[in-house]
Parts: sequence; C-alpha cells; structure tokens
Amino acid sequence: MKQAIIFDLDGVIVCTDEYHYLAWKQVADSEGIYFDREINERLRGVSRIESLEIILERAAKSYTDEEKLKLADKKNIIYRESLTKLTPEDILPGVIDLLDELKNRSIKAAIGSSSKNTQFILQRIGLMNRFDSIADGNGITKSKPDPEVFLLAARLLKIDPQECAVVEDAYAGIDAAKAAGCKAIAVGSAQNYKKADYSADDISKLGIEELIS
Ligand code: B16
Ligand code: MG
Repeated sequence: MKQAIIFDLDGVIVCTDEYHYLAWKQVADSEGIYFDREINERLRGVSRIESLEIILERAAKSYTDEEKLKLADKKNIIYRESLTKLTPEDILPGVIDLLDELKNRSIKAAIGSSSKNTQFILQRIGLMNRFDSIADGNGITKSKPDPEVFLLAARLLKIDPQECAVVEDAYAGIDAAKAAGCKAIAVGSAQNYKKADYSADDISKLGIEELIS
C-alpha cells in the first residue's frame, strides 16, 4: 500500500489552464506570434520559461535572454491578476473528499507542481494547510518530464518515491512520475496516456484502492 499521494496542482486540484492560455495569448498577440489552444496543450506541466520557448518557435525574430525574461514576467503579471478570481469553489470535484479520506487512513498528501505560483493558488482556494509537503517550481531546476519535482516532494515527506503515487493531468507529468519511480495516475488531459498505471476522468472517479494499491 502506498504511503503518500503527490498531487500535481494545475489540472488536478484546480484548473488554471484557461488563465495560462489567455495570458500567453495576450503576450503572443502583442508580439505578432501565432498561438492557439492546440499549441497551448504542449505547455501543460511545462515551466514558464520552457512554455515561452515553445511559443517562440513561431516567432519571426530571435529574442535575447533578457527579452525572454521580460515576456515571461509580462505573462506572469497577467496570469497572477486572473488568479485573484480563484476561490475555494474552483477546487475540482472529489479533491476535498479524497484529502479527507487520506487523512483518515494516515496517508500523506503532497503537491508536486511546476508552478512558481503554487503557494498563491493554494492560498486562494483555501488548501494551503491541507498538504504535508509542497514541492513546486521554486525548488527545482529541471521541470517535468524530469522527475526532480516528485523526488523533492517524496524527500520532503521522508518517504521513498516507490511508496508514492502521483496524480497528473500532463503527459510530461506522467513521464516525470514514472522516472521518479512512483505509481502514475492520469486524470483529465492525460487520461488516454498509455504510460499511466491507472486513469480516470477526474479525482472524483478515482477509487481510493486504485490510488494506494
Ligand atoms: P507558473 P502544474 C504548471 O503547473 C502548468 O501546467 C504549466 O502550464 C505552467 O507553465 C507551469 O505550471 C508553470 O507555472 O508560470 O505559474 O510558474 O500542472 O505542474 O501544477
Ligand atoms: Mg498539471
């Protein structure tokens, strides 16, 4: 039986993907770069700066590192502004019940997210004190599909990664979970990914036994 569940944040606990999309779209439009929802799918689970690199693949000119940082900052300002709209009502179906169930069974819960806005998001939705550890984009140098964020989450919990299951909505996140040696559970956009050990529409459709076995 697994001793801990590591949750991805965006797309698993709360959906901020539309806010990411709209902020990147505004930045891309201001630079005259084509960007659409299909390209946006490639940004799922990927760090901010790597997301920008994907968008810049269609740019007509090349950008200096300084210009890239400015664009990434601009996107984050727009994105943070939209995050102020988040409330506990935005928590995805089944999340609270699952966290309660894990607590009853003394199974630890952690966050493993690429986002540097993790704490801000958790505060907005009132879940800041519901996790035993938080590993996020501020504590890592390599983002998913590298396993670093999940290895960090497990280390903070003092639990072997093989004793952890990861819940993810991104292909890159499932790859990262497998590379870390964790059980990989796919929900949402990743549910058809063959590399996952188990899949469901969302957390409310996941049985606790499938998660922790
Ligand atoms: P930020 P996750 C990821 O969060 C998002 O899926 C991805 O689209 C975003 O680029 C990344 O966080 C970085 O976010 O700009 O807030 O640092 O799915 O790993 O929880
Ligand atoms: Mg995600």
